Amino acid sequence: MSGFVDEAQLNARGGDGGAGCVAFRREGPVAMGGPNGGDGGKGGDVWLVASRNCASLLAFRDHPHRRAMDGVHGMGKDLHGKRGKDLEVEVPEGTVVTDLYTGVLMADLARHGDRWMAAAGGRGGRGNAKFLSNRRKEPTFAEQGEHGEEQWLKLDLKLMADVALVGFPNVGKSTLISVISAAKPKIADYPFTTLEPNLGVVRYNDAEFVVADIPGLIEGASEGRGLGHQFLKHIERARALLVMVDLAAIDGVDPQEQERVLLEELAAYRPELLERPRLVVGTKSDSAVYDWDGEQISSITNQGIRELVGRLATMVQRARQAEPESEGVVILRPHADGARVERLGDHEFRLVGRQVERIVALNDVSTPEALSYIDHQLKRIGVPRLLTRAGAAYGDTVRIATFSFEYRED
Ligand SMILES: Nc1nc2c(ncn2[C@@H]2O[C@H](COP(=O)(O)OP(=O)(O)OP(=O)(O)O)[C@@H](O)[C@H]2O)c(=O)[nH]1
Ligand SMILES: [Mg+2]
Repeated sequence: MSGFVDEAQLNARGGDGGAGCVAFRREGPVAMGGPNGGDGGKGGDVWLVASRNCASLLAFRDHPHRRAMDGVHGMGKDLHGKRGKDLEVEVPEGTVVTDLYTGVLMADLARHGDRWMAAAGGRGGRGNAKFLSNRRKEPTFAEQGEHGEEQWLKLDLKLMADVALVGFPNVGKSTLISVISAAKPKIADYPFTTLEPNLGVVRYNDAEFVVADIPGLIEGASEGRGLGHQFLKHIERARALLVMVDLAAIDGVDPQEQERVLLEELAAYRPELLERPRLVVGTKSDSAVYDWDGEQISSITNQGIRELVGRLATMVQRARQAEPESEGVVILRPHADGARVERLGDHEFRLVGRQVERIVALNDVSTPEALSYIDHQLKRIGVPRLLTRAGAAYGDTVRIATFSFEYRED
């Protein structure tokens, strides 16, 4: 595994609600009994769920659409339609979700198990049995199901590695990851060979952990020098750090000084990075020119590599265990439910909004009964006042979805 897709687009759609049913009880051969049309089932919701078994956003690259199941229509004899099944979409830990169009942050799915509802299923329509009232003994209409919500989202993966390799350019970070995992990064004898992070999965006995090889860090990185912040943001979420110092550095910065600069840059970026569990190793022990009494490795002769991997595995395991259980998250989504009036022409207006659109979503709006129901509901939520405020006069045309009516005093 080398390289990773760190952003993708997602179109999430909740299932449509099932339609309500118009039906009447049969009482004898002629007489029609009371209404017994059942409600439609709710459409399924689309959930995003962070999973440690999912490693990249690759799955969304060519197939960005995810849709939950529709609710089933209601039937006679008060049979309600079944609810549409929810859809759970796995994303990697560390996925940040924003609205594709507004850039508004929607959710931050940092840890395994974090979940967020990306698109709600539509409500099921009410069957005619629900519209029975003293004034309305034989309701001949039912509601249609509501459409499922649709959202275009942007997913960004903040690298979620167990261990981040931290070191000056050219210390041998990419060489190390190529030796301990199947990653095949570019390796070369000049600084800034690595421009984008590479992930590698390291296996040790039964354990697995993810190591991130990232671009080299230089003095001043915390102020944006070199690859600066781009680099530092990638180590933010790593559970542990492997600080690598070059024992063969030809440009004359001794290993103790390298370690000091690296820690200083980490602290300048985020002081809490110094509280992360970390190991420090000297690299290129096969051609060391400096004294170093700490751990040493060589990716050429393999000296110290196996011991290093074992120590990293232990460190990662401890860090994982110390993690608090996920609180399940997650951030509010602004919900615009209120009605809005748009002016279409001198004497023409449109009402927009889920609530008003829902009121006219009946399967048959042509009966006097349905009309009086609509009229009543629109009044109840204050639509006449909204229209007056927007400058509508009696006699003007008002549209709601595909329905249009004349604005009248009664
Ligand atoms: N002698 C010796 N050379 C090594 C060792 N590890 C890496 N090198 C060499 O050091 C040079 C740099 O190695 P890279 O792995 O590309 O270094 P890096 O830290 O990834 O560098 P950047 O990506 O530029 O930050 C290459 O020429 C490697 O062959 C080692 O253990 N011993
Ligand atoms: Mg490299």
